[in-house]
Amino acid sequence: MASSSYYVTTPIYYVNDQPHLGHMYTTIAADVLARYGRMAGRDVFFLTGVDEHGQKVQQAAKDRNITPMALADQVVERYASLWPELSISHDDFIRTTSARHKESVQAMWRRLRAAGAIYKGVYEDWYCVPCESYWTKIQLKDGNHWEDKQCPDCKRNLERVQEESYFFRLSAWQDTLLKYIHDNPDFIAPASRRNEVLRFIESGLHDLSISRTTFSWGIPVPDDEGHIIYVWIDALSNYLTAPGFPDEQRCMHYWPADVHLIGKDILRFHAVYWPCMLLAAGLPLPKRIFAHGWWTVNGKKMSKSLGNALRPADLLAKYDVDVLRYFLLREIPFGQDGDFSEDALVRRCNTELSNDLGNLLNRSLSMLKKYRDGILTPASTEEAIDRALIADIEAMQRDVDAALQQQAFHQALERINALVRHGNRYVQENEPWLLAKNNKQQRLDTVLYHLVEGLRLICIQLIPFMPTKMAAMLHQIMGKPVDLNAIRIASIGGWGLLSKGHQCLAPSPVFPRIG
Ligand code: ME8
Repeated sequence: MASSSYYVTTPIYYVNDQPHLGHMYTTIAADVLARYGRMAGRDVFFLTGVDEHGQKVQQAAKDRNITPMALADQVVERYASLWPELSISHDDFIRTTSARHKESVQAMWRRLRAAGAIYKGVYEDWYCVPCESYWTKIQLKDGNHWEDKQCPDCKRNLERVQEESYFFRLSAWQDTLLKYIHDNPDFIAPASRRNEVLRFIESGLHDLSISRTTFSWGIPVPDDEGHIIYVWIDALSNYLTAPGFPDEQRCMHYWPADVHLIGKDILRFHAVYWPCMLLAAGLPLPKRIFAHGWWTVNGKKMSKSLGNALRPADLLAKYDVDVLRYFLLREIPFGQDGDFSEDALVRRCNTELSNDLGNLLNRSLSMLKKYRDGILTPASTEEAIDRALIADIEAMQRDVDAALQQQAFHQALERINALVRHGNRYVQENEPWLLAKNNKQQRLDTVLYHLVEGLRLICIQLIPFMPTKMAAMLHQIMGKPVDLNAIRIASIGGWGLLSKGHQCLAPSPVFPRIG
């Protein structure tokens, strides 16, 4: 990654429900990218937040007999206190009820209107409240959803809407957007989602109703206050508000976003409506939109009615935060669906973290303590087996960088794990206990040095995934506490930084086995 700005976002989460595993997942993924970007020397802006407006939130508040604002305040508190517990290092947290956001959304509206992209008409079709999504009769007929009047996405009942509405000329951008997606193969990922978006656009874009008059919980249309701006226009604009819109100069320091991380449920809003809005407003498009897959729990969709949504607090009461972070990104390829099972989590922790990584740390520092009282001596000569280890470490650093540029978290972790296994093989093959017994002191120094220096570089690559655990491991390796925020790969990511006489601590277990 070159030294420049790096802007990463999560969706802003609805406040009609409490945070669950799915919200944790996207936010942890974004956190890994943000932390890695900072370590790579980039000027990172990591944004998350909450989506507080819309009919769905208004209804949820009504069901609880409180105002939408009171509901939003309660749920925001949950998110705000959860993120530090998950070691989320966001730079900004946006609320769509904030004054800065209202100003930004209304400025966006004026800009679209001035560009001729908005007109007034009457909306007479169908609306899905849970998805906050419009469906025309034509779309429902196309997909054989006309008979049952159910949302093609979430299969819940649609509402009939007939009201005066402003429209956004979405149809005007169909060809431009198609061409853009064809010309920019990295714009939407993974490829399966890109194809889905292409198919959707090819089926024809209809103008989009973007205001409602039948409820009040939202941002009013400028100069026509009886109309409330469609919640998705409101929500998507958050990505511009946070970096400073409508102050365009300030905003452009970070905009366009390097990557919007989202779940596959909200792909169409991000990969169709949002780019068209930006095109109409004459603003640059985000560089990439990555729609990840869906977690189920023991094979079932998480839902309020089933009461099976996994709550972060329950998971954190049982498992270490870094083990959770690791598991979520290691277990399934980002982009694919996956099932959360505690058995799988325990298995991964006990094999890859305790047996492999924990063991490599423990045996390396134990031998260093036993044979050298914790003091390192760099190699005077290297053998092929040593050079192979160093070459593998350097290749791993390149591979991890490439994987993270593609948001392939599982690949990055698999690659690091392969190196950990290499480290353990290196111990077996060199048999340091025999070197000690046979008085091969120089060779013993060389082997111990390669192990500890290799571990140091492994830990650095793992910091974005498991910051607290890696701080603990690096503390033992460096012999003193490390400031993770100060770590830059360019200055400490090279081989051979530990110098003669460097003192490590005696090992203490970092990944206790579970169960
Ligand atoms: O859609 N598996 O908010 P939301 C994986 N406010 N990820 C999941 C998940 C699951 N089972 N469930 C939720 C909204 N997610 C809008 C977004 S953005 C301008 C507005 C994650 O609270 C995933 O990131 O319904 C998904 O896209 C998001 O939560 C939806 O959160």
